[in-house]
Amino acid sequence: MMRLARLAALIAVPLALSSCADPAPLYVDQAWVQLNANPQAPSSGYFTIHGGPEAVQLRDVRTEGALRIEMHDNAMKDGKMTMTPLAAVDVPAQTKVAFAPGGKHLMIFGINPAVVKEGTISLMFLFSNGDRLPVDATIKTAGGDAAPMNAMDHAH
Ligand SMILES: [Cu+2]
Repeated sequence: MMRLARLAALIAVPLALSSCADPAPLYVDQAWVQLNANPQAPSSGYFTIHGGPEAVQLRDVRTEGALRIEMHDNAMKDGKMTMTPLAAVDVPAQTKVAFAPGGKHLMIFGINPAVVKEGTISLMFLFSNGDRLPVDATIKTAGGDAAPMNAMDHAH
């Protein structure tokens, strides 16, 4: 009996490994856009990427609801906040990468007013492994207290 049980345990381990070999997939959530009060100025987009089974890079974010999207990072330089464009962002496996106010963000130029009226903008996230993930971002209109980016100079 003992030997049989041990044998069963030995067999069960590799089976369990193969059936549980699907770790959490790569996905994006908590996407929102802080609409700029000035319609001529770009708005800021934020979201959280949840890394999947393999390390990837976020290569681009696209939308049909605006003219153009750029990925930016904020950094202190000589005591001043400056923004640098990002060509790609590393997303390690099973790791969260947040685009959040004060840090990495999307710069969204020329949002379609019809999209603003709807209150959500459809974003497409393009990753280095070929994944294209569509995510709807909630548009928060200017006003309130969550607009630190809007006062910043977006000229690079
Ligand atoms: Cu920016």
